[in-house]
Amino acid sequence: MVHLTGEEKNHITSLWSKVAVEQTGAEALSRLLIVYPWTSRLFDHFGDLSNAKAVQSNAKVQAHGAKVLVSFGDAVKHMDDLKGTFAKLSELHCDKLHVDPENFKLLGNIIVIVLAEHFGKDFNVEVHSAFQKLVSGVAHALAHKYH
Ligand code: HEG
Repeated sequence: MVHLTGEEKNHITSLWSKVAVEQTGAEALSRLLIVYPWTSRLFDHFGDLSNAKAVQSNAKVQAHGAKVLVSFGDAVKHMDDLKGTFAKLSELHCDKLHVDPENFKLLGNIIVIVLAEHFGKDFNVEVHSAFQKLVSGVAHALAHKYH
């Protein structure tokens, strides 16, 4: 469980309003597949993911990354109910997609890295720590229905 203070919530909503969600999602998913190549097994129906260039130019990766981060945006709207917000997706990732929940943590950390690069100095220590809490909360919520 994560508890976000009012100030942390403000940092998150304020930064999120400036995030290019689809582009950031595409970038984050590409990096996941490049840095942790075994995760590409889950996307073997996406075509060529055999090297960094192939991953970065794969339209399906970009579209799916965009979809994932748009969905992550629901966390920003429902910071007090992450478990409820992601309950259905947690079931889907467990029962149908068979995604190892460890991957939610890996992706969360990559999202933080991509945001830090995009925002530079604006991604200061307070903003960083608020976001780190949010991505942990989302990873926890997505793992919640696993059995
Ligand atoms: Mg998942 C599908 C959200 C992390 C693997 N993911 C989806 C879908 C959403 C979503 C909204 C579409 C669901 C549908 O079709 O109804 N995913 C989502 C979020 C996060 C996440 C919010 C974390 C922030 N997903 C994630 C990770 C992996 C993964 C880390 C694996 C490394 N997702 C995955 C796969 C699919 C989805 C394999 C199906 C893709 C497809 O075949 O189109």
